Amino acid sequence: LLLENDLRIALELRQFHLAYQPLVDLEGGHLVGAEALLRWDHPQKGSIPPSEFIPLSEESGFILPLGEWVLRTACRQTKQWQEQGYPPLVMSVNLSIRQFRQHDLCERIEKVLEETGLEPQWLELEITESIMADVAFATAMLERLKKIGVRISIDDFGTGYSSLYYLKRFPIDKLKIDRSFVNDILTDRNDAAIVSGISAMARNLNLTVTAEGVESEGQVAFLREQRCQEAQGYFFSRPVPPEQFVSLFDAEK
Ligand code: G
Ligand code: G
Ligand code: MN
Ligand code: NA
Repeated sequence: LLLENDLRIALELRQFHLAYQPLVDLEGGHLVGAEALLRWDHPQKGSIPPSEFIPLSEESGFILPLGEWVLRTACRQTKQWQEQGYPPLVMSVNLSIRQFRQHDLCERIEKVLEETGLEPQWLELEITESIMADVAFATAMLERLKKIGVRISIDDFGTGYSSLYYLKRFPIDKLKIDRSFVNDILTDRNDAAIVSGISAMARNLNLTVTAEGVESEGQVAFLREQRCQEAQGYFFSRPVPPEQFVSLFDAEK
């Protein structure tokens, strides 16, 4: 049984790490971004997946300090790669709804950017459709975030609140098509239609679109045909520790 106190101790003992998964531009085939994903290496229990500790973190409110640690660590890493001379990439960080609802979220983000020296255009916040439940609050918060200069993406697009209303109302930059739609694009005509439809819609709305969960060459070819801009998934790389991520930069040279 996991308790909130275990999470606090884990953070103090530096048992959390970030893994980074590349986002690839499908036309040119080059690295354009990374998604930061939390990992917990427990000395006795081994690796504990986010599905086991993110829900508890959200219920207990621990996601606030934990999420801020993720943000700071990811921004610092991005800046460090820039300083090492690697081509700049956009770092995506998952933002829980609890974080999104903090009234001082913008101040916290600005502080992290200032501390780490990362320019805002290199930070992308991944939010889910669940934030749309409160349209007035979400609109105001997204506009404040855009003023800072960070990017906003909708994660797991298509699985949530699913109102197209916000696509034209909200200042968002990117849709990330949930991997449940991408899995069977080669065999399921409905999934293929959904993915090509979202890609076309995103293009016409001037939004970037990323297909998640891309695992095969065939899926890549299909997505290219649909002029889907970006992809992410095991085909390119699993989420990896930073030491391993730099070899993806090096492979490009
Ligand atoms: O990396 P993995 O596929 O195991 O992630 C499982 C889930 O945990 C995903 O839905 C992902 O968005 C979530 N997750 C991973 N890292 C973070 C994080 O830093 N913050 C939040 N809020 N969720 C995360
Ligand atoms: O909900 P979110 O999109 O943040 O979740 C990202 C999760 O998806 C990560 O936990 C990551 O490990 C997982 N993931 C990334 N690429 C693939 C893939 O190609 N296949 C599968 N099954 N999962 C993936
Ligand atoms: Mn995500
Ligand atoms: Na997703």
